[in-house]
This record gives sequence, C-alpha cells and structure tokens, in this order.
Amino acid sequence: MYGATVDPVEDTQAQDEKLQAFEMRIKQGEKIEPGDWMPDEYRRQLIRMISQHAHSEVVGMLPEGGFITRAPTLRRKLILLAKVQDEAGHGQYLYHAAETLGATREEMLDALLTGKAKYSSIFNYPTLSWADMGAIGWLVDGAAILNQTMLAKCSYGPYARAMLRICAEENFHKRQGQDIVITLATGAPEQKAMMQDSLNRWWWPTLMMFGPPDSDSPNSGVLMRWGIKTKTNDELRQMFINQLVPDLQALGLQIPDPDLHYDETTGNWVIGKINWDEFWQVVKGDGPCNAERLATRRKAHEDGQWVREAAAAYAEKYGV
Ligand code: FAQ
Repeated sequence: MYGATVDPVEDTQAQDEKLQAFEMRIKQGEKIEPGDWMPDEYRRQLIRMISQHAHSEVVGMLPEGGFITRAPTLRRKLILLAKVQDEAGHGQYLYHAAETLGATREEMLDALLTGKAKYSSIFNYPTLSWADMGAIGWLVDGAAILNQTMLAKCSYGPYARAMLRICAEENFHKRQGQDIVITLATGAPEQKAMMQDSLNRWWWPTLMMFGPPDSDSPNSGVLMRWGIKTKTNDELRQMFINQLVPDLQALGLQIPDPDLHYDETTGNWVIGKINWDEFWQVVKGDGPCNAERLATRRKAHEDGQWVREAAAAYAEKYGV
C-alpha cells in the first residue's frame, strides 16, 4: 500500500487529517470500535492497560482463593466461591477486549507467565486471616470500582462495554466485603482486633493501587488526551479516601495513618506520605508474594495444558 510512489509529505498530511478526525470523534463522545482507524500509540496504550487489567483479575483470584476452604460458614463459602469465579470471568472479558486490538491470547499469557507483564501491585500482598476477605472486598474491590466506573466511559467501545458488566459484578463483591468488615468490627473484641490488623496491612497497599502520583505518571497525559482515562490517579485516590475514611471510622476502626486529618477548606481527608519506594519494589517484581503468585499461575497453566489440547482436538474434529 505504501510503495515508493507515495509522497511522504502527502502521507503525513493524510495521517494528520486522520488524527484530527479521530480526536474529533473522541471529543464528541463517540466510541472508537475495533475496525476504526486509530493511532498506533492509542492501540499500544490500550493493549498495555487492558492486558495488565486482565492479568490483575486472574492473579487477583489467588489471595482470596486460598480462603474458600477456610470460610467460617457455608454461606460465606458459597459467596466467596462465586466472587472468585467472577474474577476469572472478568479476566476473560478483558483478554477478549485486548484481542480486538490485535493482541493474541498466547502473547499476553506468555508475557504474564515469563514475568514481563505487569499486574496490579495489590495482589502481591499475603492474605493472613478471614478479615482479609473483608478488606479485599470492601477496599480493593471498592478501589477497583472507582477506577472501572471511570473506564466504563472510556473512548474504546469494547473496553467500556466490558467495564459496565464488570462493575455490576464488582458492586456485589464490595457489598460482600462490607458485610464481612461490619460483622467483624461490631463483633467480639477478638474479631474487631482481627479486622483492625487486616486494615493496618491493606490500607496503604490499596491507596497504591491507583498508581503513582500524577507528577510521576508517564502514561496519564496521553490516556487523558484520548479519553481512556478521564480522571487522574491522584483524583481517584482522593475520592476513595474521602469515601472510605468516614465509613471505617464510624465502625470504630482506626485508619493506620497518624497524619490523617480533615481539611475544612477543600473538604478532603488529607493522608500522610505514601511509601512509593515500596510500591515500585512490588511493581518491579520484588514484593512479598510476587514469586509465589507467578509460580502458582505457571503451575495452573501447565496443569491446564491437556484441557487446551483436548479443546483444540475437538474443535479440529468437529470444525467448531
Ligand atoms: N500495579 O503512568 P502510570 C481489581 C504501572 S482490578 C502495578 O500512572 P497508568 C479487581 C503502570 O502500569 C485492578 N503497576 O500508569 C479485583 C506503568 O507501567 P508501564 C487492576 C502499576 O496506566 C479485585 C507505571 O506504573 N485495575 O482489583 C500500578 O496511567 C479484587 C506508571 O504508571 C486495572 O488494571 C499498580 N497498582 O495508570 C480482582 C485498571 N499502577 O505499563 C480480584 C486499568 C501503575 O508503563 C480481587 N488500569 N502501575 O510499564 C488503569 O486504570 C491504569 O493502568 C492504572 C495505572 C491506574 C492502574
């Protein structure tokens, strides 16, 4: 298509016109769909973000998965089982959304299993008690919902539509987390202490989930320009803090931050310093559970090899 006869000036002009038309569509609130023209960088950013998001959902099954057999009642067990299963489904929707941009499932899984791909820092922390199921449900799913409600309005159609469905399910996850936290925080002193210990461990890592501060977020500029993100990392983090602090305090739980205070003028709860060194250490693969999480995923992938082979043989034999 672009042979030696193409005039480079004319070619650049045509590209500029396409870019202008693309940006106009985004400005007018139109969704960009898989077959539409899009800048290479838009495609690259979306594949990066959506595949990382898919990996997060799949690795995110692991911290809670270990507690399915340790749930305190049958009802809690059924709910947790359904929640963890939902996360697998979210991974599927998201891998499909990334595939619409030309990424293959094999490439994405290979990047995850070889440790090249990122996934959310939060899933590299250990789950030590049943109270952690409450903290993950309320805090981690709560943080994910804020971020994903924004992404449900993003400019790329398949990602936005996947988010709508995921958010509906995440709301159920958040409610089950709230229910566990409320039960423990208003229960026996031992239960309340267990919940407080869990909050002490999950509070800061959850705030880190929103990503580095805006001043240190290389991708935010282009993501905001093209309507993929419509709120910055710091804006979403602040919304989360403002929502959570009064609710947790109302239950008599202490936020593990001696510098936390309310600013009357801005109406914001102001937090102390986040340990960004810890965040980058976890993101770079050196967190408390990174090695364990990847080893578990690799084993699950190897154990599933026969299923993939059987499915491929069936598809070939029956042409489905
Ligand atoms: N962890 O320039 P920015 C869930 C990386 S789903 C690891 O600010 P961006 C459901 C970032 O990739 C949770 N890495 O990046 C659930 C970039 O590196 P790169 C996942 C992180 O993209 C609940 C570099 O730092 N949600 O929880 C993190 O503008 C319970 C510079 O950062 C999503 O993935 C992090 N926390 O903003 C499941 C939502 N933050 O790629 C089970 C979609 C940043 O240039 C149980 N993603 N990095 O090498 C997003 O909204 C964005 O990608 C952000 C980061 C906000 C995560």
